Amino acid sequence: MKKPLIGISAVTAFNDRLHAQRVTYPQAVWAAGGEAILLPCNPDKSNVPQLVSMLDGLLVPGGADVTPELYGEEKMDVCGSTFRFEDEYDMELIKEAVKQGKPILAICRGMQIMNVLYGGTLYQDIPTQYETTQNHSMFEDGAENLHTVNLEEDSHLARILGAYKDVKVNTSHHQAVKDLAEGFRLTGRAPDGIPEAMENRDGSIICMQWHPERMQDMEMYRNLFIDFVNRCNK
Ligand SMILES: [Mn+2]
Repeated sequence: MKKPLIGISAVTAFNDRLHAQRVTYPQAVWAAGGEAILLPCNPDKSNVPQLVSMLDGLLVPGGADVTPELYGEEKMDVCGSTFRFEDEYDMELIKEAVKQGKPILAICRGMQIMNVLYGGTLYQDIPTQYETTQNHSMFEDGAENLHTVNLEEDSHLARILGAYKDVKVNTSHHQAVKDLAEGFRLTGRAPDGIPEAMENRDGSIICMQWHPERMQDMEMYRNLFIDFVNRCNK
């Protein structure tokens, strides 16, 4: 049987000489019965429709900060490195996947770029712009680097995970959704109020601020990828 092909967009590194992504994304897709293909950021976006037509689904993964000019703000000193052509490539992939009716799973920066694409804004740096005692930007995974998220009970994400209260998540982000984009529902927040999940009405776009692909020891996060790959299989 043909396996659903999931496109995963790359991040650039080494002054744009390397386009790559963490192996945990394809690993989670493979484990869920899908096939994965990495999409290098082509500055020429004219071929994106053909590229997306070859995919069954799109995974928009983690990466660099989103260019603040794209949501109408000047870049603050506390904002990290940004790569505008990478942002624009991701946005083009998303727009085309939506147009062609392909399911999208957006993780971390993926949720942020989704929000910006559809008119939302971001906190450029949580510690600077948001009153909280929670450290959201713990890079290493581990039992101590978790917080909880409360999901909307009737959200697609809660249904897929089979849980909504005090859901365990890892946390390696210093930016987050500020004003929510139109057409989306905020479906999860950390205890300090930071937005951690959003989705569109029919659930064809599921976004989360944490990294479920790095928590595949938990059944609910394996189920998340199985659900995504299955929805791409049509
Ligand atoms: Mn967090």
